Amino acid sequence: MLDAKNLTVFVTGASSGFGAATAKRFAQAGAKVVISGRRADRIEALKAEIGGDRVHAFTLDVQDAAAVKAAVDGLPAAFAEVDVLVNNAGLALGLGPAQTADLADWDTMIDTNVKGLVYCTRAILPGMVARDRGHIINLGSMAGTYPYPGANVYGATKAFVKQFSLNLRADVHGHRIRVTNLEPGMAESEFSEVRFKGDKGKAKDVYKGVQPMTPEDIAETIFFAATLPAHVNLNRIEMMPVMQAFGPLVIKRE
Ligand code: NDP
Ligand code: 8X3
Repeated sequence: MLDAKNLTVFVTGASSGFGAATAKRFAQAGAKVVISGRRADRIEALKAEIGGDRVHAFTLDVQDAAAVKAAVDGLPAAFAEVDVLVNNAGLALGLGPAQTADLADWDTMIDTNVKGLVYCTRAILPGMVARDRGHIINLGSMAGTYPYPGANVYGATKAFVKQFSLNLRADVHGHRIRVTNLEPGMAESEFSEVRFKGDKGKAKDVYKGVQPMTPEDIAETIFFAATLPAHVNLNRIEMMPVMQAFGPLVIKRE
């Protein structure tokens, strides 16, 4: 297993949910962590919680390609050699059918989940190639493989992430660089509150009577993938809570 103490881990969307839990998991194990998100107060609070000089924090909107590039180019020397990029920043907006969906929501999901993830990868990957070591861990989703009503563009962004991850593997072949697409199902974070635009009641209902996965479950899986011996690559990891499974295909009878 790799010793996390030797890793510098760059986590996008660290102000909440999976990203915050992942940053904490690596920091607890002695890694250096680079944390960012749009909400400055959250990022500052996480920085204070982690404490010490092994955390570097700043605000970053991954939709802004120039800001992503500047943030990566401007990393202090102690954090500049990123070993693990956790492309976690992302969101779902809305759960309505495609025919009534808000086009602006679709834009935001594409700009964040697809373009933001691509910008971060493109900014950090050349350094990994030059050092001949690194690991990109992308937050895909079960929604990138299995369709469900209302997932329309959200699921499609995660299908992009899955294929981009596999294609990255093809491109970095011959270098000691790993790429993993993590594809979780239901996990309780701020995800549903964001999806339902601040409607806490509706968000809570998603998890009513179910034991969903937690951000810590996801963080532990990311940590596992990242600390496996350097010659082992987990290409895709699908995970869901025990109380979530698959239903039959639907048939409309007339
Ligand atoms: P949260 O809403 O709790 O966290 C999402 C994080 O993404 C926040 O820190 C948010 O920070 C950040 N973010 C959103 N937009 C941007 C942006 N433009 N620039 C930078 N950061 C951004 O949700 P989760 O932790 O659940 O989600 C994390 C990832 O996991 C997402 O990609 C999501 O699609 C995926 N996922 C979630 C599942 C779930 O059931 N929860 C299951 C499968 C995948 P801020 O608002 O401060 O910018
Ligand atoms: C989030 C999981 O099943 O709500 O990616 O789409 S799901």
